[in-house]
Amino acid sequence: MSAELDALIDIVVKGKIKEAKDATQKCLDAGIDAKTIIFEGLSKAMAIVGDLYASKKYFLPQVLLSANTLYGGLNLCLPLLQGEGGASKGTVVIAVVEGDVHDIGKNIVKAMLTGLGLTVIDLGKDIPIKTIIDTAVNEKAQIIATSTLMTPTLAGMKQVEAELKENGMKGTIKTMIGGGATSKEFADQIGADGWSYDAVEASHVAAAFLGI
Ligand code: B12
Repeated sequence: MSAELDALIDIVVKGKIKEAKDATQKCLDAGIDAKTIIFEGLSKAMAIVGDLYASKKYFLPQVLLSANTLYGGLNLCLPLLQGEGGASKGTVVIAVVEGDVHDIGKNIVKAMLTGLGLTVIDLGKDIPIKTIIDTAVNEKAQIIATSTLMTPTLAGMKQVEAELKENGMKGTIKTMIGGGATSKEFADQIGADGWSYDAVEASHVAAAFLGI
């Protein structure tokens, strides 16, 4: 681990919002690539914040400040993951399901899928399931990717599967799910076509769906 990355982690954990961009630039200048900054730096910082919240040393305002600080670095790194463009290899509709506003992980997955050469239609966070399905059908998407970090909103992912079955689109549009509240077992249980623990693996799952 480098001193630059350690410094960035510390800044995100402490929520020093004005320092995040410069600290991220210092990491890039030191030759650390964007993927390493995201996965070994920013995500690690958020895991530390999560532990501090779970142990009641941090409360929501501090978590929010750290998340906003993280975005100072993430906004610099994400465009670097997104590749050169070229012909689209497929279309994905991505969203955080209704009731959930946690969007950091979804945004990283979006960048990885864009980097794979896919057209990613990002509906954002707290999105009704009907909007997700309608968009995927209208845009002729091959994949629906949904994210949630909360247990109560897992039901939305089950609803995606049910509505696709009802429309006769199950199988035609592949589904992949992720986020802290999900698991491989849950994905299998609801009949989702794919699941992954992180955004790198998410791009492998999507690539396998599309045969690329
Ligand atoms: C940051 C954070 C917040 C921020 C969110 C800011 C933002 N813009 O996202 C704020 C402060 C707003 C927040 C609010 C709340 N939070 Co919060 N939050 C967190 C925290 C600390 C970190 C989450 C995070 O960003 N992780 C970093 C990212 C990079 O990781 P990730 O999302 O898991 O994503 C990776 C993978 O999961 C995967 N992935 C993600 N999505 C997808 C999708 C697909 C398709 C695939 C394949 C893969 C994939 O790839 C990503 C990158 O590798 C977690 C604690 C934790 N340990 O997770 C709690 C946590 C998620 N929050 C929690 C709760 C309860 C809340 C609140 C309800 C609190 C409250 N009482 O109001 C509210 C939610 C309100 C709502 N309706 O949504 C709980 C959820 C518990 C549960 N299981 O239900 C957690 C687990 C904390 C806890 N231990 O209690 N929170």
